[in-house]
Amino acid sequence: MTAVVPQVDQPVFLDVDSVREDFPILKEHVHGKPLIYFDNGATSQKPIPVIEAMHRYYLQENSNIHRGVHLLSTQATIAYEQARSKVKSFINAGSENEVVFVRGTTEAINLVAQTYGRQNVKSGDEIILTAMEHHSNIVPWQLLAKQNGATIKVVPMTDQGELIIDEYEKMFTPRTRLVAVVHVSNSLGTVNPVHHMVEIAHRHGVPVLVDGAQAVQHMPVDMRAMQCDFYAFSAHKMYGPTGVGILYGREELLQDMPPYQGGGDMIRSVSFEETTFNELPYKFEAGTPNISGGIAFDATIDYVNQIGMHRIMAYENALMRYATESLLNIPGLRIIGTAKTKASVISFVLDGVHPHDVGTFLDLEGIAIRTGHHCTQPVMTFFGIPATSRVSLALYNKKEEIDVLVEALHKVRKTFG
Ligand code: C6P
Repeated sequence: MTAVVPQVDQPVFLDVDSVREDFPILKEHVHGKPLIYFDNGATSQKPIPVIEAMHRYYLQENSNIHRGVHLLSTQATIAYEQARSKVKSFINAGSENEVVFVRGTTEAINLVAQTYGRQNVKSGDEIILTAMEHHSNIVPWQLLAKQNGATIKVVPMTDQGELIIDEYEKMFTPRTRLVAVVHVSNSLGTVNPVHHMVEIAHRHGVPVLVDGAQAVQHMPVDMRAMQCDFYAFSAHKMYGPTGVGILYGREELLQDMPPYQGGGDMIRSVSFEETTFNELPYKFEAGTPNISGGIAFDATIDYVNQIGMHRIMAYENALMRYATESLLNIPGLRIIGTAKTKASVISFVLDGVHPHDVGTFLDLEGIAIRTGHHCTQPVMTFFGIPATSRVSLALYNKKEEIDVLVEALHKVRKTFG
């Protein structure tokens, strides 16, 4: 990925006030104060078209898919498969066969570990992860490594929170079977050079899984340009419903992988002696899926496309610069994660104040942030801290909200300092 941070003077035409009208929850009050929602990395808010799509489905269209000959079932099947097509275009995958519906990023990574991983990673083999992975991109590989006797290697990072690519290049051996890397770090905000990392891995004949949970909502992603082998993301962090995620997989790899879970819809024929499996992508989709969620994800992609991902990216990056500069004016505040290329996440510690106290104080001011290790304990260990306070931005946040945050943080310092 080339640098995604635009120049400060790059014009950004995003009518944020009109965007905010699409998100009714932003009019709520918390502890008597107007809600300022800065916990978008955990989950984003949902716009009216997405809420309405779910509502409409249950009011008018509810039916199981891929099973019925009756009209409602046929309509629901068409709507669900249309969502798959929408996802395919959104990430520029080669075909719908490469788009597998799952519950979220976590399930997508576990699916790859327990299918591709079990089949291809054997005793003595190596898996490369990085120092800034979310637990969802560590634990599934550890489980696999324990099952199969494989070893995990970790790409180190600098104090700025940037991966050391020279070290990464040196890690490949004839036993390397897979690289798994986060596209955008959820606790540091670093945008990793995944295109380049894929290129290096492929030179060694090694496939790459990219965890896109914190990327797809902030920048355009293009599977054919990135050339990764697997890409995982969740709908709920990009203004869509919870319980829906996507595993993109290169078709040749998915074809050869065994199924993940067994059950209805993933089979072609079953007898007590033998089962044959359905074609792609249904082979990996056992049981009734989150139909309303899938259909609402279609509406989500329409919503994001209508605003335009380039515009969202430019707007958020300008806001991110403003927030970074404003926060750095607070005495005793240190930003954790100062990579040159970042997206939408600002983690910080405040001298002498525990992050949980920061979070609780801000909550009373109506400001929602996340505090803790953000499911990246190795990152906290690396920086020698137990936790950070994290502000994670979305397209509906605005400068005035940053100003309220800064004012509240000055109050935190006075209260605890
Ligand atoms: N990070 C956060 O507050 P799920 O829960 O499956 O939708 O996503 C898991 C996940 C995987 N990778 C990255 C980089 C992530 O950020 C997340 C979710 C949330 O940062 C909850 S811990």
